[in-house]
Amino acid sequence: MKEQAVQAEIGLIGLGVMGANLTLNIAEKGFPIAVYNRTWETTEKFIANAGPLASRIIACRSMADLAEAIHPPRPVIIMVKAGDAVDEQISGLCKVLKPDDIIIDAGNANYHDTVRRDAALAGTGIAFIGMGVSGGEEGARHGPSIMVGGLEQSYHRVEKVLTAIAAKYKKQPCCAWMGTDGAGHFVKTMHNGIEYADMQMIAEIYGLMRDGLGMKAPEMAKVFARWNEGKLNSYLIEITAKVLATVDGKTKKPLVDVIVDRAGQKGTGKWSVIEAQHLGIPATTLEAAVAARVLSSMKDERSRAEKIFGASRRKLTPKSRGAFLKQLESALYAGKIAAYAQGFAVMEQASAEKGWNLPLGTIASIWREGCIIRSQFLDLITSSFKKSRGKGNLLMAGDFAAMMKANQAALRRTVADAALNGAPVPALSAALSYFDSYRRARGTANLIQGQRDFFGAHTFERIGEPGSHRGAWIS
Ligand code: NBP
Repeated sequence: MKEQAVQAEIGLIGLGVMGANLTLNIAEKGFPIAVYNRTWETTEKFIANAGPLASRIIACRSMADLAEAIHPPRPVIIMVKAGDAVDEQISGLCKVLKPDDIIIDAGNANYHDTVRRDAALAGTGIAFIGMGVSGGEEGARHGPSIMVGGLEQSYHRVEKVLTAIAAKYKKQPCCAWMGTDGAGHFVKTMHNGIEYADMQMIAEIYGLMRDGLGMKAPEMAKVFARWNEGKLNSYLIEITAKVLATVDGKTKKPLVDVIVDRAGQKGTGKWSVIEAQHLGIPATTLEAAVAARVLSSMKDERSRAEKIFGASRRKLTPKSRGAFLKQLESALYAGKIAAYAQGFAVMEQASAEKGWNLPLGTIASIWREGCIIRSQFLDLITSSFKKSRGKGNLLMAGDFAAMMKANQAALRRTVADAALNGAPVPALSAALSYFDSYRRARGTANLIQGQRDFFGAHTFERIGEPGSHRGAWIS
């Protein structure tokens, strides 16, 4: 370790994309920071490129050096690949840290792991925080959205640094305490599930423009840029316009046209829908988005299927293209309402079952800046939750009920147009079906109960008669 005049206020392990940028952010906000990375060359390179901020960064060759470089009680952020690597760092840190120090896992952990790690550290005197960080590389460098889980007093001990580095929405830091143990990582998981749904619905609308209307990427870029000025204003719509407008240096074609249509995933979207299923909350739009990524990865199989069935490429021929694009804009908005209603409903249920008391209004408010799903829409959710205290499905909240009423017809027409055109819109149609099922007082599960009773003697409830009943079914 280099001789340093200052002692660090905080430490960080893992100088990958996120860790390196988070370190620069922390140093820039005036906090001396000690860093350690498994591969020393990465640390050297990082320091060499840190510019004037290097004077606030202490490069350490070992965890012992790291612990020594930080002023006790020491907070240490772990920002490495989620999974076993985190357990390895924790066990290494436990050898060099002392009671009252705090380990902060800021990667995308599965919240079950966070709960396990929190329990394992209880009794050691070392506190544990599981912290969701959203905003990618840019967010980490200039202000992410931060969702903190752990004991509230542990959060308050690192609040100063975290609120300083977090994104700001109208001067309010996008950082808050979510609840104990896994709450922060759970909320981050649901953030990512909603992000999957948002991205998938945008991609479906892009598909209708490209294959249905035959629009070219630069033309679509202009439409998305215009939408970004309106009710759909959001980071994802903004970058969609930029992605569509970018030209490939090699081929001079729109870059999006030379990208293979196979989307990757790292697991958080999948976890969000697994948790929704465990909690018994329908999150069909999120599920459709995850499944769509899986189907996208089956490129060879899809190519073989197209040879057998053909790809329906019937053009959409709206009377007015302008009016049709307005319909798509509203459809996307209605789909977004349904997706967020699902995501927040999952968090409301998790909060009740796990005793987290998740602050749903605060969650919406800290997603207004810094994170990937930041949008004007989240400001509306924040205001709505202020009135309802985050209780009840977003679809039923006054403003959102009115918005859904105003936009649902566009969603319906778009899903119908897509179906007739043979264009897949799994997330948009899941959103529509969710809405139609949710707003129907008499559904069709009476028949399912009849079938269940017929084959399995599961009994059913009778309208107007309490208790469980059996049917005298004909054979
Ligand atoms: P990177 O792949 O850029 O960096 C990974 C870091 O983990 C490197 O410092 C690497 O050290 C270290 N590491 C690995 Br890999 N295995 C290790 C091990 N067994 N022991 C010690 N260190 C190990 O990842 P990243 O994109 O910075 O992501 C870090 C975390 O942040 C992940 O949990 C990710 O899901 C989460 N996250 C990422 C984003 C994003 O947009 N990228 C956004 C939000 C959250 P090395 O230099 O020795 O290989």
